[in-house]
Amino acid sequence: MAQSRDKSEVDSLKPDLSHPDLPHTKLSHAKLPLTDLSNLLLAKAASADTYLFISDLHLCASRPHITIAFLDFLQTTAIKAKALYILGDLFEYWAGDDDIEDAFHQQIILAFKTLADTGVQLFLMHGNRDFLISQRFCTAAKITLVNDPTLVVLHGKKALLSHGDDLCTDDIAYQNFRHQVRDKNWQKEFLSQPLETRKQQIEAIRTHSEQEKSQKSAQIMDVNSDAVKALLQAYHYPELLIHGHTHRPNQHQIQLDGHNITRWVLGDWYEQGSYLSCEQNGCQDMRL
Ligand SMILES: [Mn+2]
Repeated sequence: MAQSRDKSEVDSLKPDLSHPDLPHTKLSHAKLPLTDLSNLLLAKAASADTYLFISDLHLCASRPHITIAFLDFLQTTAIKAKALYILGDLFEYWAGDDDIEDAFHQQIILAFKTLADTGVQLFLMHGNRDFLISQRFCTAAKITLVNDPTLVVLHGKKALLSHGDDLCTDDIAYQNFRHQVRDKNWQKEFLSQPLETRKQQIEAIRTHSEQEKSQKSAQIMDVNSDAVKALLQAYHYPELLIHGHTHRPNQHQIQLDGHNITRWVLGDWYEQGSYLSCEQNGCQDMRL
């Protein structure tokens, strides 16, 4: 496995904040104005070949410490990357793209747009909470929406990306729900209602699903290994499978039909931020 960058290398990527013309702020606690592109460009490394993966941030206005951690992550870590992939559940929930006017959402959109303007490629996959994110949000945030699953090539290695909820096939009740809400006609009908009505309905669904989850076993809510194998076979044995959703960050080695595959599970951002960083010599899970 890859080693994380040694400290001196990491330090060399950071701007020299001791320069008298720069703010005397430690970068790890930087509070650079999000709108100030020149400040962000100072923080950007010359050669970026790192791909970053995050999921399950569950951003919402009522958990400001995670929002702050996330904005800081964008400004200090993601800015050095070639690309940032958000593999679903960026938001606690998304009631429709007409909610982009919301001040909290505007803050996140501006942060993405500013990062994209520095040259970092941004990709977003739907999760089970924000599958109604659509083109209006993506255009404003300068993010490219990608399908679940999506196959990418990272430094010559094939990596299959997914949110992960589709792999939890033991949870029949959830899969039925997923089938219903991913239906285009259901979504059209839902989105035809006023924004406030939609938000109330989502709140009701969330309360119900939290009650249900507390009664489900941990095993039912994890991925099903046969579903994982079937997906890997269908995509011709990629070297990596990266997904989130289960909130069980880990690295699993899979032997399948003579192939060695690594399944990376991303962590959630409820208590602490984390991300997967993939460089030329491998991937490494990182905590903030
Ligand atoms: Mn999820």
